[in-house]
Amino acid sequence: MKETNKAESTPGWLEHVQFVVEAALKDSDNHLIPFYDELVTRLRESGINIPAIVNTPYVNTIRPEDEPPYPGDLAIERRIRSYIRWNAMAMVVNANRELHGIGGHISTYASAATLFEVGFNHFFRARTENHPADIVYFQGHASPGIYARAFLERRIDEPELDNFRQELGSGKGLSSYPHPYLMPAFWEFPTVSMGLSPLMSIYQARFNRYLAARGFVGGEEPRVWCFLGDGETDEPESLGSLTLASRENLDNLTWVVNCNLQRLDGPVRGNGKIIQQLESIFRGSGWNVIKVIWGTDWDPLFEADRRGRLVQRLGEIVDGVFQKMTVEPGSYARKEVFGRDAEMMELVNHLSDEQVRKLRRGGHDPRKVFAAYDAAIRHRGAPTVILAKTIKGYGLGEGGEGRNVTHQQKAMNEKELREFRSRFEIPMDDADVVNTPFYRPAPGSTEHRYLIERRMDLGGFVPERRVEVAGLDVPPLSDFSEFLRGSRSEVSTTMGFVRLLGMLLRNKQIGRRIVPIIPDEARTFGMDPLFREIGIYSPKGQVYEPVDSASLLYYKESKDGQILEEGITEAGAMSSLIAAGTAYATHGIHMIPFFIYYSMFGLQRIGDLVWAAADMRTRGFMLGATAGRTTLNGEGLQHQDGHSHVLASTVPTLLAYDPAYAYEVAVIIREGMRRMYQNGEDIFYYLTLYNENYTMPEMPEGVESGILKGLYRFRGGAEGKTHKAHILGSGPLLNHALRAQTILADQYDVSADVWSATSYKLLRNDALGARRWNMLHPESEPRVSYVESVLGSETGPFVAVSDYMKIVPDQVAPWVPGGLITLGTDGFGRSDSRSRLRRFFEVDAETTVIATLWALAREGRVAMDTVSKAIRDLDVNPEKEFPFVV
Ligand SMILES: Cc1ncc(C[n+]2csc(CCOP(=O)(O)OP(=O)(O)O)c2C)c(N)n1
Ligand SMILES: [Mg+2]
Repeated sequence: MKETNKAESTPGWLEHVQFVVEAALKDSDNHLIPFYDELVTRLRESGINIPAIVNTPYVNTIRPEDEPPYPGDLAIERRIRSYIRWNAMAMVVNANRELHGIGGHISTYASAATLFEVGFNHFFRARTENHPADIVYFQGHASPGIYARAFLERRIDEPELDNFRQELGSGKGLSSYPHPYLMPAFWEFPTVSMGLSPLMSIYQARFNRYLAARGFVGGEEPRVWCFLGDGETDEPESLGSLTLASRENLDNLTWVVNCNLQRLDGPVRGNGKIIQQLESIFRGSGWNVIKVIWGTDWDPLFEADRRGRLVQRLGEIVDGVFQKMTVEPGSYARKEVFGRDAEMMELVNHLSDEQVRKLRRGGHDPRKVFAAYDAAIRHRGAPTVILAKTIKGYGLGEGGEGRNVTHQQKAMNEKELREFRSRFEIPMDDADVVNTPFYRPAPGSTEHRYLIERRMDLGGFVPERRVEVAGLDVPPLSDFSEFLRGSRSEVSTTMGFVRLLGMLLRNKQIGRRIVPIIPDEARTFGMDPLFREIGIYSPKGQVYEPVDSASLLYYKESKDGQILEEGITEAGAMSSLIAAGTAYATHGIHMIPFFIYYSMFGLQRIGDLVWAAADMRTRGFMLGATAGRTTLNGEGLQHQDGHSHVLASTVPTLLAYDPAYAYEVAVIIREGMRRMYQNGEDIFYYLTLYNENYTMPEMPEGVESGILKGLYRFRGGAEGKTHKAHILGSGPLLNHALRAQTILADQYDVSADVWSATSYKLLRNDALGARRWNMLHPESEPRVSYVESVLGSETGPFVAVSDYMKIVPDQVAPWVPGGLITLGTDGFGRSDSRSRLRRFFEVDAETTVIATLWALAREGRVAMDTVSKAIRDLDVNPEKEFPFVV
């Protein structure tokens, strides 16, 4: 390789660089940031391939001279903000005085107050006839501040504040965090499981574009705001989908990261700088980054620092030191920041130590925050993140401000309260302060008028959850006759579902509202024909000729495509389901999402998002395909799902079904649409779908209601047998129950009725409800649960078999006469054929026969040696391996 002679080649061009730098400095008062991108572009155009610069100096992105004038009255807004600060603190302190240990957070809102309040006074729009509501995700544990503002707005009153975190006493309590399920007229977006709301906000912004592209909404776009903590960015979900937002040019999305440098236990990046680290991640991911680090107090210091030494020094100091500057006297900051030499000291010689300590951070300066928001909403082509530096526990005094323990602080002593009161000028005397009463300006006062006017200008109050949507007419069951008739050929429930989806997509009334959501598995489920039929949503359309363009079923992307092809992200797909399944509230439009995926990678992997979906009153369908630990046969331990129904049983508003036949799928989905979109019930559905092919029977007469309730008799046992038994089967193992029925009748003189158990979860909840009612109404006529009403008059024994863990059928055992013997797929999966797997897990027809005979033998109806004979005859090895683990 040719060596360049540095000594000879550098001086000429270095001089030019020096010239450029000096000119830039002169032009821009030390703030080189705007020049960076320009410089890089120019250099690249000249063929010099320098890498992207992902970090800029540790100063504000927006130069003081570029800041717009502040549109509000800073003094009034400060008073309003101070009152909110006080009330937010007081509600936590009071609640904990009332109920020790009830919890709540003071320090997070204390750091976020200005970030929120600039938004409330100048940006967040509510829904009016002219524009949609902005979508705002508030940092969850800052909720006291949001309640405190609603108190000043006179949307909530003292009894509610008094009952923060006491939801069950007076009926006027406030939920700990944003929970639409608990406060459905107030909170819109659950945020407190960290990392989920940043992720959801991206998919929400994207879904808003999808709705517009498909003609469901028009006019002004809502802005999606997401407020998150700097510690929260540690969650992989927070940053995991950044590039979707930039790829799809989501300039309708603004994130505000409250960089108070602390999380719960201590510093976020004590040994580094979280703002700089996040800047490089976001810039590298194509986001527009606006840093709001320093308040107005710093402007003259930067101005005086002609040689850029202050900027350089600030760039060197790590967050641990910045945090310490908050808790130490100003002499510490003077030494750390300016202590290098006389020239640096000169910058702050005119300031007292206390003034140096209080030099404000950008996130506490409404002018800087406003400038950032204003620039963010004007930015085109990419989402914006605002990295705002704040102090955790701002204003809480010695006990809390900047301390590592501040996150947990729930009480303030008298001195701290008095200081807080004085610092924020709350009109309250010393005697009152200790009781932390709530304070709000009277109606008609300057502050109240201002506050209300600002909100009315922006269309109303935020947050507010308003559901204004008319019910949909969903197709009658007769439209589904194709699925009720059964099939001549062998098909799977997955194929049945895909066909059903196709039919729904063609339906005039609801077809357009359906949102198929797939994380890169459409081909696995046989859904690829839909690509061509309804297209894959892509804001860029399709700028390339697809490799399969000659085929009938080519991979078609289009601007108004209907499918959300998410790529390999169940978390993203679930976020899309949430956005679509809450469009009835967010946009006043019913959308019907069908999210289909590998069942193993659903509730197990993204259970917390499913929980958030329930909290958010999501409506829609989750379809766990390739279900069943033995039905998905070759894939082994990591793929074979035998427990998603256990997990589904934990989600309160999720109706979980394990259907065996296509007509069951049809009945369940049609009823789901009726309940969710016609009746307006805030529930959602989980159906497991299998890939085993068999002929689908015709729907027997009168079983609809049993399918929906969770159990019906599918086929009665043979006549004229000596013994009676019952087998409950689910999913494809219903077929094994039927085979067992035949063996029992032919070889063992047993008439076994076979029942299809579509939902043990629903059966159990119904039974629990009846039992509870009876307990509390001991002298009334007892209620009879559904499962007791259908099984009560039958003589047992009862055996259940499914492709799920035994605990799934066991859910109803207490209400089954004589109890239930359950076969199921506990343990890790294995790769092998279905028949071997079913023998291994002991859920096949033969084991079902043995279980039934043993159950009869235990009741003394057949002899134990009949069971032994069956074990031999059916070639089951009693010493075989079995997958119990612990
Ligand atoms: C998924 C999840 N894990 C843990 C917590 C508990 N938690 C609540 S707040 C918090 C610290 C938050 O730090 P940060 O995001 O920096 O917010 P700040 O309060 O500093 O503004 C933690 C760990 C949670 N709410 N969610
Ligand atoms: Mg933090």
